[in-house]
Amino acid sequence: MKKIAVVNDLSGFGKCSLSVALPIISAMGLECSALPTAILSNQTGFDSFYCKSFTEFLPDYINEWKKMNVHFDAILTGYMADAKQVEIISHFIDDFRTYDTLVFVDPVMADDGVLYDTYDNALCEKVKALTKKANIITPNLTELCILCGADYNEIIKENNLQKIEELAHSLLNETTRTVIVTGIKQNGKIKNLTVEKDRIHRTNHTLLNGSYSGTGDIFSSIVCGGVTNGMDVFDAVTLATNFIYCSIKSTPTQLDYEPYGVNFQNHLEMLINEK
Ligand code: PXL
Repeated sequence: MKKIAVVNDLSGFGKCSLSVALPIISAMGLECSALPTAILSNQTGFDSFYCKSFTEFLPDYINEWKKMNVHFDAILTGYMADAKQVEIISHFIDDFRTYDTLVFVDPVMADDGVLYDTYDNALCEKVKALTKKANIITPNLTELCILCGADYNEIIKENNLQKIEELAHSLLNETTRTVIVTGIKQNGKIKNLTVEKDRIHRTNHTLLNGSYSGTGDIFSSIVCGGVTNGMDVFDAVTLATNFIYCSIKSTPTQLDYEPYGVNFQNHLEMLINEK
């Protein structure tokens, strides 16, 4: 069975990070090996939360994996608790990557123009450096602006898809072959843009109300799982987008549900035969 190492936090509430990566990647017929970056009572979008960084335990944890001589078909990273930890994860990628390992970095930092509660500029700089090691990255529009040094408010004001495509294109290099910009809101639609050197793909769905926790993590889990299973990245993006659309549709629309995440559990069968 192919294996994906998922470097992400475990949040007790918020249906995000490892609590969605584990069921989703498993449903896709892949083994999901968790490398926890932090343990939280609930994700940081709630008014209050407890966060325990796992940084000091990571070297021993990774060392045991080295002794086991495991091979990962993919490494997927998400939420990072501090700058020191990103360096450890960067070395982890160097040590465990082989010629056939897909390195997939979701540069979790911010959304809707605002940094997440536990992120600062120093941490963002480290995340930015980490993206350079990735084959596929999945910034949302805010994160794209941070990675490119662009002004988010200007980009939102201009609302020009071609400009966004150009920014995404500027992040491509010999290693980073695919940049997927998620959650671009335009005229009542929500779009994902997948940019490669010679081709481009756009999804276009009706924008549903609400800004739910964990949809970015669901997206990266499905796209990483799909590509690891041999799907074309464009098809994996379409699958992830449809899955999230169905999950939001079956989640209550009250504001106080948003930090708890979407009812993705009702739709896991959509992923089971996608191999
Ligand atoms: O889904 C991104 C994410 C992951 N992990 C934690 C978060 C967030 C976004 O707020 O707080 C702990």
